[in-house]
Amino acid sequence: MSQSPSPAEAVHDADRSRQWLAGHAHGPGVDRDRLLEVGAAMAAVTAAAAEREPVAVASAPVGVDPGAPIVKPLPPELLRPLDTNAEMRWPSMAGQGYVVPVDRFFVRNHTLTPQLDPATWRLRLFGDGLRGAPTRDNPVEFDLDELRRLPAEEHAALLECAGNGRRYFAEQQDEPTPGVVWGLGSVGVARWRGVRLGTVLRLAGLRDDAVDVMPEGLDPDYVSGGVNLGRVRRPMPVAKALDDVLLAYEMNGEPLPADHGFPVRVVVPGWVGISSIKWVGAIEVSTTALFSPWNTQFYRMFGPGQPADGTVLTAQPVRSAFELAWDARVPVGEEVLLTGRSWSGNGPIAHVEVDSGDGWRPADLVAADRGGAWQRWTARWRPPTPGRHVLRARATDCTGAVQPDRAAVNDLAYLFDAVVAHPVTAC
Ligand SMILES: Nc1nc2c(c(=O)[nH]1)N[C@H]1C(S)=C(S)[C@@H](COP(=O)(O)O)O[C@H]1N2
Ligand SMILES: [Mo]
Repeated sequence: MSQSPSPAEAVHDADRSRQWLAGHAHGPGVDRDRLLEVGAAMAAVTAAAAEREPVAVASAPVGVDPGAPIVKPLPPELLRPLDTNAEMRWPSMAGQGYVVPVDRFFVRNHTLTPQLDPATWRLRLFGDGLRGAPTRDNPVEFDLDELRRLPAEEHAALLECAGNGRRYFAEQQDEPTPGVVWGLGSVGVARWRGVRLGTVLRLAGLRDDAVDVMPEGLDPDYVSGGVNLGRVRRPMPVAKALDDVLLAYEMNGEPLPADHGFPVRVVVPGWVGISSIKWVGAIEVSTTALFSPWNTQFYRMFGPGQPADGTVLTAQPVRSAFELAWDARVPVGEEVLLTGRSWSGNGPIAHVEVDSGDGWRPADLVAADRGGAWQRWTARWRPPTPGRHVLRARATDCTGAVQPDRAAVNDLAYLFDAVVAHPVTAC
């Protein structure tokens, strides 16, 4: 992908939240007063409903089979189901290559996986940011074959939920949280193949004065706290859309699986997972700022030390995981090869340290991953005594950001980045 700098999500979000608060909101189904009401209701329930609606299905969009929560099998050794979602089991990555195979790639569904017909599927672009200002009812359309005929690119990109690691707020910091109780398994790297969003925007007649682009999914409307928030959607600035965003129709060399957005999803490298809209149907292109609950109400930092309207949810932080079962048994006195991976939303990992109870020492980085979306590493360890031991991994990224001992509290429990204490038993 192009090396030109793309705007930080933080900067975009800061701009947009200022505009939103100033009443400059615009966007289908988004009304500032409504959002403020919703926001107040949310605060009243301590945001508990934010990501925890059991199966929050209002109604399936017309012509869309309501489908199943998750279509692919969920073998317990590969995936752990969590409501409408499933997280990857880290031990299943031991001995795997760079990418996460589809059979164990995490699934984050606000409602469920819709089953879409690729023959009738269309990408529909509309809005005053396109020449001729096509409307939602009379959009510029592309079918799947048309997209496939456009120049294709393939990139390994990391996708991660902003709530990854959330369970450790409670387990390690004694801070109970709302939301999907992910361990560290809502992350994965895949090879995504598709056409650049920029290519399609230009073909659709992108105007120079376009500002924001908002893809929306064809999955059912999301209902939270009794309020129908409409289709899952989240805006990004045109500069990001033209930089490194893909409309992907293949994952790891196969057609995109149903649960990961078939027939086409957006892949927004470096930004929180919610930006990478699955089952994309429409894309609005606007000369004014666009808003959705997914950039005003969710995916913001609320809580102690934050202003009432929250603050920007910045790039994903630094995180590390062992490819090892929780409470794994290890042979006392014998050498064990510990393996794991580290990653950061700021860029490549610079170094990783491991502590098995006697201080931090450097892990060996897998050379092939240098500069990549995540970094595999290994560390040798001989469990000295029988009984319980605690393993820790701590990564530092290329900006010098390092995992802290404690993650910052926030109401919606995003961005848990602290070192995770991983228990094992030697016997
Ligand atoms: N249409 C749609 N797109 C979506 C979502 C969704 O529920 N609906 N979930 C988002 C979230 S929160 C994440 S973390 C990623 C997860 O992608 P995956 O399920 O392919 O792992 O998809 C994003 N795109
Ligand atoms: Mo997410």
